[in-house]
Amino acid sequence: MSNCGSFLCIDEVVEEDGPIEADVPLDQIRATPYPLPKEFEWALVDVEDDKEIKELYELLTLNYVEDDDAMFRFDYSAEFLKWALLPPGWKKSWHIGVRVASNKKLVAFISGIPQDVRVHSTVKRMVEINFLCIHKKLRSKRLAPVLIKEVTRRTHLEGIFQAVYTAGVVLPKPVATCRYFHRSLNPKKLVETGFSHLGRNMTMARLIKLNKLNPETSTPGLRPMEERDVKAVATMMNKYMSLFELAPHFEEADVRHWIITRPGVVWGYVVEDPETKTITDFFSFYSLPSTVINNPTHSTLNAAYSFYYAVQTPDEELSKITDAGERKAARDNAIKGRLVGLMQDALILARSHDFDVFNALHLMDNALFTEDLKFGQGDGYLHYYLYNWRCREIEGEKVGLVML
Ligand code: MYA
Repeated sequence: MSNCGSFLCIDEVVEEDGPIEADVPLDQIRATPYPLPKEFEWALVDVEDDKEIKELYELLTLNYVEDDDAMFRFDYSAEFLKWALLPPGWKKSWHIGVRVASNKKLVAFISGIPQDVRVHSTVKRMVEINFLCIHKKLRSKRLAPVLIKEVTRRTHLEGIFQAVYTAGVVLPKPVATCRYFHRSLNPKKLVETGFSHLGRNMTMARLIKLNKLNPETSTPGLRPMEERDVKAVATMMNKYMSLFELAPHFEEADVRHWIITRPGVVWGYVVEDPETKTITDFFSFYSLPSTVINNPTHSTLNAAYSFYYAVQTPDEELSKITDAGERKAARDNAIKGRLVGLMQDALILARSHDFDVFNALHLMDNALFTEDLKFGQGDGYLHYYLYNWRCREIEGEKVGLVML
C-alpha cells in the first residue's frame, strides 16, 4: 500500500498502470457529508440560477488563481462557468459550496464534471476537478482538504474512483507537465499591464510591427463550426486524440457542448474543403480574461486559450513508412505547414474578437507552431494530476487533454 493515500508518491517508480486503491462498495461509502468547522455549512451551488452563478463568479473573481507576483487573477465569466460546469452528464451534487452559517455568504467552492479519459491504453470514467477556491480571509485553516474529501465522497457515491485535475503548483505527483507559451496580439497593452516587457534594443513601434497579423484569414473553406459538423468533428477529434497518452474521449454530445461557438466563451471553426465539402480540420479557443491587479490604466487582460483542434494527415502515405521514428518525423513534417496556417488564422480571429494575448500549452502538436508564429515561452507551467491511478509519466507533448 502506498503511504501517500490515493495520490502517487513523489519518488514512486511505476511499472504497471492501475488503481492505487480498489473501488469502494456503495455500502462502505460514508453516507453523510464530512463535518465543517461550526461557523460553516455545505450548500450546493445552483449554477443555472442567475443569483447563485453571480455569487460563484464573485467568489472566484476576487479569490481564485493569481500569478506568483499577484499582478493578474483569473476572471472566468459567469457564462464561462456555466459552460464549464454544465457539460453532458453534469451532476448537481458536484457543484459544492461552503457558506457562512450566519449570513449565508459563499466562501469556498470545489467542482467536478464527468469525463471519459484515456491514460495510455486504459479508458476510465473520471471526474475532472476544478475551481477549488477558498476565500482569502479563510486561507490556511485546512478547509481545502475537507472540500477535497467531500468531493471525493460524492464522486464515490456515483461509482467513480479516479479523478484528473491540473494546477500551477507542484503537488504529489504530476503525471505530466506542460509549459505555457504566449503570443502577443496587443503588445502595447501587454507591456502597459506588465504582462510583457520591452526587451533591450526594442521599441514599442518595432514590437507592434513584429506582432502585426494580416487582417484576413487565409485557409480556404474556414468557417464557424455548426451543428451539422458535430459528427465529422467528433470523428476527427477522437482520431487525433488517439495519438496522445492522456486524452479525453468525446461523444457527439461533448463535441456539441465544448466546441460550437458560444460568443464570449468559446469559438469553434472548421475547414470545409471547397471542392469535396468534407470537413478536414477544426480548431477552437476559449476566453479566460484576467483581472489586472492595481494597474492605473487597465483593469482586464483579454486572453484567448488554444483549446481542441485536429489537423488532416496524409494517412495513406504515412502508413507505408515502417519505422515508427521515421513515420513520426514524416507526419510532423507533413502537418506542420497546415497547422501553422490554421493557428495563424486562430490568432487573426482572436485578434478580431479583441483578445490581447493568445496562450497555448506545449501539449498536443503545439510545439510545431509556437516558434513560427512568434509565441514567447512563458514562465508558468501547468501540472496534470491523476487521483487513484498509478501510471507511467507522460511527456507534455503526449498530452491531449485540455482542462479549463
Ligand atoms: S487548482 C486551483 C486551486 N485554486 C487556487 O489556487 C485558488 C487560490 N487559492 C485558494 O483558493 C487556496 O489557496 C486553496 C488551498 C483552495 C488552493 N490542489 O485549506 P488549506 C493543499 C490540491 O489550509 P488554503 C484546482 O482547482 C496543500 O498542499 N491541494 O490551504 C484543482 C495542503 O495540503 P497538505 C492543494 O491555502 C484542485 C492543503 O491544501 C492545492 O486555505 C484539485 C492546505 O489546505 C491545490 N491546488 O486552500 C484538488 N493547493 O497539507 C485535488 C493547496 O497535504 C482533487 N493544496 O500539503 C483530488 C481528487 C478528488 C476527487 C477524487 C474522486 C475519485
